[in-house]
Amino acid sequence: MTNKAKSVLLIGGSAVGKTHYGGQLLCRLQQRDCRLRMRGAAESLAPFEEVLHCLCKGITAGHTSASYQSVILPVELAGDREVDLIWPDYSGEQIKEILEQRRLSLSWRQRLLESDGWIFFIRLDQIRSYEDILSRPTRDLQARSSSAEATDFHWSDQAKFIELLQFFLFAKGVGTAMRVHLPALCIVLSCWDEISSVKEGTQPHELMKDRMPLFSDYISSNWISGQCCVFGLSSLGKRLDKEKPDEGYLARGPEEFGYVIQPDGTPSTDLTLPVFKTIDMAS
Ligand SMILES: Nc1nc2c(ncn2[C@@H]2O[C@H](COP(=O)(O)OP(=O)(O)OP(=O)(O)O)[C@@H](O)[C@H]2O)c(=O)[nH]1
Ligand SMILES: [Mg+2]
Repeated sequence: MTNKAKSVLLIGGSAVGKTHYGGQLLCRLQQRDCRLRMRGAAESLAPFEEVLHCLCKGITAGHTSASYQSVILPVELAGDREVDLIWPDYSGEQIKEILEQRRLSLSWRQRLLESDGWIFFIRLDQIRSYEDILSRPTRDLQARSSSAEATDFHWSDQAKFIELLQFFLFAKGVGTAMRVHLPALCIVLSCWDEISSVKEGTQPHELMKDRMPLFSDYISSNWISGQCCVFGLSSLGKRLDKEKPDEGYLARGPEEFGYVIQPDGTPSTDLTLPVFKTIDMAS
């Protein structure tokens, strides 16, 4: 039996659902029928107190302003493995700053060095993509390339995500001449209930390939296939209001809501699965 501290690095920009997932994850860890379970009490749940409080009232919590906080969660994995999971929460603005300034603080560098598993949150309903040769005739693109619009250039989100991963791998000293084994990578397509036109049974990696082909190709050509996976996640199960309490949440409690879509496309109410899978791949 091992009792090793596992630092899972949660990567995600603003409003991708990090804090609400953290809150729901804590609730689920108390339940017996999840793959990951608490085996003792956490010393402090301070970073998640507000979100837990709001969810019990059936409303959404606000944006995180704190710079970086983490909780140590003593958990056990199905089987006999025991792990101290270090689970963070922070303002997603930090990721934007890292990309814009191309600079890592010492503490971020330390986190990258210590982590063996990365969970990367992407919210597909907020992705910015650009027209290309497949989505728009070249005639139109040529006409626009000579216009003023061409000077107003922004990187697509896909390019930014690739840049971020390359930057993080470099800081961790991991090359890509060989496919990456560690850190294990779990991509989480968050707020799944908000993504338009998704057929039942869709495998999350297919959806990612369809909506983010460049990023998807980057992952599949740089990671060993067994060391990366894609989950869909709806931590809340539905959109919550800031003020008007949700009747279902009040009557049944937040633990009755939320689901994941597993890599093979099957849904599950066990919200601990993406973390379980990440720890498993990283072990
Ligand atoms: N529909 C839906 N909305 C969600 C879900 N998860 C989170 N949200 C909403 O998305 C918004 C952002 O969620 P947060 O958890 O605060 O996002 P964050 O990544 O912590 O954002 P920052 O604190 O700004 O970095 C909130 O309004 C949540 O109510 C979900 O599963 N479904
Ligand atoms: Mg937050």
